[in-house]
Amino acid sequence: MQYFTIQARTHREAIDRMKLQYGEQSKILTYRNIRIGGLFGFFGKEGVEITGYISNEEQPKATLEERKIKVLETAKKEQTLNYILRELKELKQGNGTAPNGNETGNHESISKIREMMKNNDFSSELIQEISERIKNDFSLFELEQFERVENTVAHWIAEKIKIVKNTVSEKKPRVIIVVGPTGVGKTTTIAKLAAFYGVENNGKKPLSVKIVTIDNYRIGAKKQIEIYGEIMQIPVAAAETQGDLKKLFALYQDADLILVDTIGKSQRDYTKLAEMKEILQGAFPEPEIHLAISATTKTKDLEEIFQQFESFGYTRVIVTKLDETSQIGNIISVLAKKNKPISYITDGQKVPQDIEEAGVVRLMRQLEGIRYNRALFEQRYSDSSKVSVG
Ligand SMILES: Nc1nc2c(ncn2[C@@H]2O[C@H](COP(=O)(O)OP(=O)(O)O)[C@@H](O)[C@H]2O)c(=O)[nH]1
Ligand SMILES: [Mg+2]
Repeated sequence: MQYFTIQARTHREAIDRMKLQYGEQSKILTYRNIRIGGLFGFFGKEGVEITGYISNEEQPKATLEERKIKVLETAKKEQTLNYILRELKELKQGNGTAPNGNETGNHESISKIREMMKNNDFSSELIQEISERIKNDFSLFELEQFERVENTVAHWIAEKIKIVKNTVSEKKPRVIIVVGPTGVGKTTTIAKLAAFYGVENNGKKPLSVKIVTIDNYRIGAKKQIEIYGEIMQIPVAAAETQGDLKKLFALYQDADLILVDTIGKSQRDYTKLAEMKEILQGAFPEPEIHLAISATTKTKDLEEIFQQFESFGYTRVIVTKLDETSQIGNIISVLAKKNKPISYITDGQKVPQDIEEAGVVRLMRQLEGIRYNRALFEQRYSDSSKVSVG
């Protein structure tokens, strides 16, 4: 009887290796957790050690077909093993690269994921985080199966996307204030939301919706929302002071939803921003403050915008203009870092149709060059994965 000992990172890997080196006849005798590498058993990586032997028991006679498959499988495994051995030998001889890797020392699968993430405009920070996670979680054998790596990475990215539940609460009226830089689509989004909730469609009973605008610094801006209001038969009121807002809130006690459009000045116009904050502060008991950002914004600008609007106390983000870009890695990266959930997305200029409640599946669809099991995804990231924020 021949005995052997195998050390590996995971139980799976140990068994794979055993079968590869000693064949289907090999059997496990003992199994224990160990630390691999390090000093005196400290600082090493977690691993397992198995001991085993090669059984002499007669195998039940396999059919010709089964034997053929086995031979082919073994040949394939041997090819892989030979390939790895060859690469390792080259590495030892000092001419360069890691097994199946490249000049950065990354496994080809990791390089492909990094490339995909770069193409989708993810931050280098997030790319690095995902690379490390792949290195830690996958064995060399698993890394060879790129589809599997891709699928898992898709889940990791999806987990970074936080979505917030949009519920018209028991406590009426729900107040939505949309803030954000000029031109991102705040006013258009307010009009879409007004229609989404306030206009009857598919037999869904319309809610009682009111629009309030404090966008009266720019000539014509008020007109824009008034026209929408007129078409949808939804009242639009203008407010200049906090007192105006409080009066309107008292007046609209029976409404289900109050939508507040805000002034469109540059995020660098600090005076105007401070003024607006002053007007809004305390005007409503429990407003939902949504920051609107355009999907086309560069990462650096996004960070500045988040900074400028931080003091408004926004707890949700509306992502606009998804139709204008396919790269949304920047948005995913920055929001993950800020830990802010998305409430709505808009993807076109058409009022009212180009808006929907945010969803992980919809946002993941925007990514390019990554394949994953769609059906499983849709099941997993349905509405139930949405979070509530206060
Ligand atoms: N492509 C695209 N354009 C949009 C979207 N939302 C708004 N816009 C356009 O962006 C421009 C500015 O919109 P507006 O609502 O006035 O922005 P505001 O300054 O933030 O109020 C208008 O031309 C809108 O039609 C969108 O989802 N996709
Ligand atoms: Mg506007």
